[in-house]
Amino acid sequence: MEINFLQAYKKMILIRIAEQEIADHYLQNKIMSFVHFYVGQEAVAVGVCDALGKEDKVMGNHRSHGHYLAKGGDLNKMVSELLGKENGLARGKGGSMHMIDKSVNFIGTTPILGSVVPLSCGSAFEQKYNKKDGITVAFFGDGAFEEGIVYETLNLANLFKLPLMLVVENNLFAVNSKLSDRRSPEYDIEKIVSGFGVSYVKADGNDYEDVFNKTKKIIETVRTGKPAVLECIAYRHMAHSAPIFDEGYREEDILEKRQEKDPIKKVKQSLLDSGIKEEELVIIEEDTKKIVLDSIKFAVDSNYPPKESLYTDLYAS
Ligand SMILES: Cc1ncc(C[n+]2csc(CCOP(=O)(O)OP(=O)(O)O)c2C)c(N)n1
Repeated sequence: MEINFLQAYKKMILIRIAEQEIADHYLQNKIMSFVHFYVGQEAVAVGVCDALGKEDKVMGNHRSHGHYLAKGGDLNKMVSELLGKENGLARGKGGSMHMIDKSVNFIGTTPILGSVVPLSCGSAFEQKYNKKDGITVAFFGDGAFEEGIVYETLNLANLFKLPLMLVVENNLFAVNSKLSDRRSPEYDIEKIVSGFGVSYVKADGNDYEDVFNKTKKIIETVRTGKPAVLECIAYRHMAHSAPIFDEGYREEDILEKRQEKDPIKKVKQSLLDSGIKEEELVIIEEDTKKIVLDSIKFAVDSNYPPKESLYTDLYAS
């Protein structure tokens, strides 16, 4: 699997434009349901998923639009789920934080912080137990990494030598609380992870190439049953949970820094350096915007789930 900047650019632009248009749609239609945008972190989802195979399974958290689209997901189904429509990923009953699409091995997202970690461990256990090809990858944040279940899972993952890769997207905040408000100065993620015998790699989450190359390398050993944590330092450009941009509490990731280190800008520069013309990239952006607007229209025109299905697909009734 070789690096392909054009393919990466197309995917990252799709995620970025989709979220920007969805954010506009929420604002214009006064949609008040929770939605956590991924803008700024695209290099992580695309860098990791581009290094995976179709047989590899991916799970996510409350901020997973990017993970799903990077794994090859269907935008029509995703937007429909966000708008609560019956042809959505969870038949319109889950919303933005509960996405699942087994057709692309995207096996679920869970918004309870840290809960995706033991679930992904179970998936990796099943893959190993049934001698299947493929690994399981779970995306979650720096805040979620502080949940106790993560440490129990690191222990089990290495005890059972599972093909599990945990991607910690460290965007410096959990809601508005910064790392130094939550962790002692001695807190050292590398030491914690290594202490369980799990491999640890750190990547620049603003840099697609770095994420792709490090993922590609580390998953070779993950496939042999050596679990790993990939920590990606990235910037979340938007508010924690709203279709708006917010400032005020930021320190390192101020607007100018976010613009300077924008992961899409970096991939775009690599393409221009390789001889691709700016106009070609503009056409890709325009085509992508059309695809996104069509998906939003598709979702708006779709039906809500029928009343009779109120009690189906539920764990409890
Ligand atoms: C167990 C639990 N506690 C609190 C919350 C509320 N909550 C939702 S997202 C979030 C912050 C998550 O931060 P992080 O894991 O770093 O991910 P990010 O939002 O930065 O991507 C919190 C506290 C929750 N969903 N689950």
